[in-house]
Amino acid sequence: MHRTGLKALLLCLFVGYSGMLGAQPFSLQKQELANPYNEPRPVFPVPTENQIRWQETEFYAFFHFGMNTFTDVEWGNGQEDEKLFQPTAAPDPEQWLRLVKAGGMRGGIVTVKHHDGFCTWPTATTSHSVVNAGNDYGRQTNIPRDFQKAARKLGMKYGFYVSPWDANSPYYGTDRYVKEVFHKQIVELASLGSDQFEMWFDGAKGGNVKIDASIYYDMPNIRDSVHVLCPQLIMWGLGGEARWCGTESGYTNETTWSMGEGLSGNEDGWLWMPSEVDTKATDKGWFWHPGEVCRDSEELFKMYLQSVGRNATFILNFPPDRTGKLPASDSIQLVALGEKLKTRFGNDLAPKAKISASATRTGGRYSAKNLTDGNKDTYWATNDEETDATVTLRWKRPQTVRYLMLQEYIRKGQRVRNFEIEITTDGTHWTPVAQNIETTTIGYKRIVPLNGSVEHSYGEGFRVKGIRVHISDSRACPLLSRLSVY
Ligand code: FUL
Repeated sequence: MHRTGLKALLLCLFVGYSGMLGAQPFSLQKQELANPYNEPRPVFPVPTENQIRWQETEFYAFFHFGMNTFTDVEWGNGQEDEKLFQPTAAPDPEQWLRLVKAGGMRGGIVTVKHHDGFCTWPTATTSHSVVNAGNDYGRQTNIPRDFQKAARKLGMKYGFYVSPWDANSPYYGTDRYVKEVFHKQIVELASLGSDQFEMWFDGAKGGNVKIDASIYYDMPNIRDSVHVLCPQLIMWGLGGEARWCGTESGYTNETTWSMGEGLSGNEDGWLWMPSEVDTKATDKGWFWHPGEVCRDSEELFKMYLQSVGRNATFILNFPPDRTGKLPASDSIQLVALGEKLKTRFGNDLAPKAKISASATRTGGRYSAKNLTDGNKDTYWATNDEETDATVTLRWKRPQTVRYLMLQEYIRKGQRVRNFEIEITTDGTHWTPVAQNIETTTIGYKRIVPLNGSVEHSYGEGFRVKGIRVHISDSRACPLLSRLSVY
């Protein structure tokens, strides 16, 4: 029988049969995807779950420790005698991590191979490693192993910096380096623990060997191998899953999109490529140098505002010295920084306020109360066509306020292009604040010093009875998960 004929016959039989059973006559219905809560559609690109988790780490440390610690240079040439690696005591990553934890950091990344190729673990890939160090402390060093152990003990995240450029390997520039040295080193490190959060792949390259970094290191294959071993890990830089902000000075631009490249990113970027700000906490280099001192905690706090407060993560470098410990000058500033972060961001005044919004999305789930409920999975939203809306906080008694913190619900894309902040001292008249600051993007997190100054952000503050945020431009209806006032 002809196919459509057969279909018609079957349909007649079915309708007749259901009629006999007393069922309703068969009817065709329009099919629609169920969206009972009127959930907003995403605005692409959106982050992966790994990128979200990585972004939530916010603030973590960098530790540069290796051959350069003993040769007093920033870039070795790869010809250094392994015997020069001579710590005067057993290197103590637990001390490093304990101190940066006191400084408010949630993890750390340690250089285990810098550009000179010297490996601070007994790798099978080269003899240019701790195995041939100049003393027992050196020969017993195994930084990746001890760093991981300490991080787990302290409940911190950890990861490794492995330089793609290797000035020591005779194979550098050939396939053999990538397959037999670089890739194997990465697999050795990734095999140490599946809970690593970031691997750092620097783009720097000196020497005479010419390579095209965008293809030479075979990153797509390395990325796949690493993700099998460490499913949650973000491959930074050349790894292609998070970007360098474009400065090494502890700041990124006020306008920062998590798409595109460099300081500001680009709202039309087609890949989610969140920004990381890296800088040195000390006054000399990435590696330890005699006579160096740590910058003042107030300056480090300013960098925090200009990185975490501008939709980036912040990796702040502390160099362990030749004893394998962080010097006293670092620890003093770290403790002071930790205290500043606690006093300045420890007491959120927003949950104590009455909160209202000029517009709220239908669907029953998107109330402005979500902004202060402490739950990062709930958010305030407006209806699709509403990209202009205001959220207002009012307190019964005047409060002293200095910072406003906003977070978008980035799982559905970064949206906000522009907003303004106003305060009221009498509850009736509103005055704009922080007008010299580009209140443009929000992204994962934005912190605005209300006095408009990152230099002296913790000033007198403002005595206010209310504060309001007007979202005036957005790529689609804004979705905010948090509003805090300090
Ligand atoms: C740079 C490297 O060349 C520096 O030595 C340092 O490791 C820094 C974090 O990245 O590009």
